[in-house]
Amino acid sequence: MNTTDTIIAPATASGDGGIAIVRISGADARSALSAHFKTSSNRLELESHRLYHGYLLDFDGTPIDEVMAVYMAAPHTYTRDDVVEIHCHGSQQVVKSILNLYQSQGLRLADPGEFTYRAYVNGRLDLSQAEAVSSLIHAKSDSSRRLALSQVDGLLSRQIYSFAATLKRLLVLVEAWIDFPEEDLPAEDLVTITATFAQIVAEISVITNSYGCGRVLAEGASILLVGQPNVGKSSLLNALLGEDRAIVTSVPGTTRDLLEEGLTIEGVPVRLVDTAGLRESSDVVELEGIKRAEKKLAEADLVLFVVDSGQELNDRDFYVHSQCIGHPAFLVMAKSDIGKSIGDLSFCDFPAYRVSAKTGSGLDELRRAISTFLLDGYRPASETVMLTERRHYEALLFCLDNLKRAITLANDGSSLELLAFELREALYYLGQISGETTTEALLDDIFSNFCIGK
Ligand SMILES: Nc1nc2c(ncn2[C@@H]2O[C@H](COP(=O)(O)OP(=O)(O)OP(=O)(O)O)[C@@H](O)[C@H]2O)c(=O)[nH]1
Ligand SMILES: [Mg+2]
Repeated sequence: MNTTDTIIAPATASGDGGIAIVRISGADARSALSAHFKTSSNRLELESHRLYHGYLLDFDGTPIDEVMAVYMAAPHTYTRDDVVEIHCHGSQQVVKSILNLYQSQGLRLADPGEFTYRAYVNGRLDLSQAEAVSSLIHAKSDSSRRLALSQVDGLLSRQIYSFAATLKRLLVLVEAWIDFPEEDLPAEDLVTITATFAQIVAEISVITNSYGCGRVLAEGASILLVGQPNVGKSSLLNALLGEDRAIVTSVPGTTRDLLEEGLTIEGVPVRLVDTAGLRESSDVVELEGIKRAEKKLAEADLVLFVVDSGQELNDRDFYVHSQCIGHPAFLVMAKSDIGKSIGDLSFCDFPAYRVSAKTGSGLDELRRAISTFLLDGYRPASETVMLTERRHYEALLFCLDNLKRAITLANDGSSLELLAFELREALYYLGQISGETTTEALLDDIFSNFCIGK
């Protein structure tokens, strides 16, 4: 990708709005603005990082829009190149006219994520920070926003750099021993090296262990409601959601398709999926619904197996239970306000909760149990790193493998060449997270998920 020409793109989403912002980055940004911007104070020289009011003019001097514009001199900018932002009225027609004006003057329309790509190439952000920018833009819950922001801020990067710096120092030492074998290897130092490896392995393990929880907080977890017809699944969905979203009737087989709703349970973003009651049916529509529900079981982070407290358990409940075995599941005894005895529940060893959608009793306890289960008991402190990206998680697992092998080699004192190899590999995987060691394909993959103008 060319990183030296001057690029332009709308930085705000398309659609009508109060204002829209067109962003320009590159060596010609300043002259592009000056050539078409007339400040209301008739100022000719624009000071960096100051917002000016005025008019943006077409080639023939006719106004395109009344705007506010700012020129920001490198390097204190998002891309570290010269940047201009033009705040115009939020009309797509105005934005289009501004883009046309500058494209006809030779500026190039930026690719998705190209501003952030330049920030990465110019060293303002590392790769994990650039990825977090995208996560922040797409954050759908408060927890994902918080995690993404801490990563943009460099919480993960700082850890990775500190691991890498230590490993590089050790590598230099090991390579020196390889180059000067006549100098006796001080046993003392090998002990220190092994201890340092063990320390880093412990610290990286803490980070990799946060992935399950980090992923749930960033992406949300899926919770599936299953049970035979009429046990109160849709009523439970409505109660947890706090609104009458799903149709509830006393007719068994009311829900026929999957119904998915997003909500936050005790700070954990979840997608709650209501399903068609599982039973034998001759109705093709209902059968398709049942098939879809059964397919969803495998994908769910948690299954709520719902039974009706007002009814004796029967074969249909046992059938649904058999479908849930092997999946993470809770037993939910719904309609607890009816309060009949439903029979022996010892067949089911899922954690059990009694709830009533009608009175709301037991719902708070269920919510707490769900969030504790999904976060795996993990309550992150604000300054701890939490992994949210599978890519980072996998790279750290590879890095751990190399370090564990390195510990064995250092303990044996056998082959320094192999030890150096494992160290270099470990550094390679750390570099994949920061972007020090990366491929064109990986960069394409990451930056193509960005929006235009970011
Ligand atoms: N007393 C009482 N009745 C409830 C409760 N929850 C649901 N019901 C009633 O039980 C019946 C079935 O409720 P639904 O929520 O539609 O049950 P469902 O499991 O979604 O049923 P299908 O979609 O047919 O599989 C309705 O008549 C509800 O009013 C509850 O907590 N207490
Ligand atoms: Mg239903």
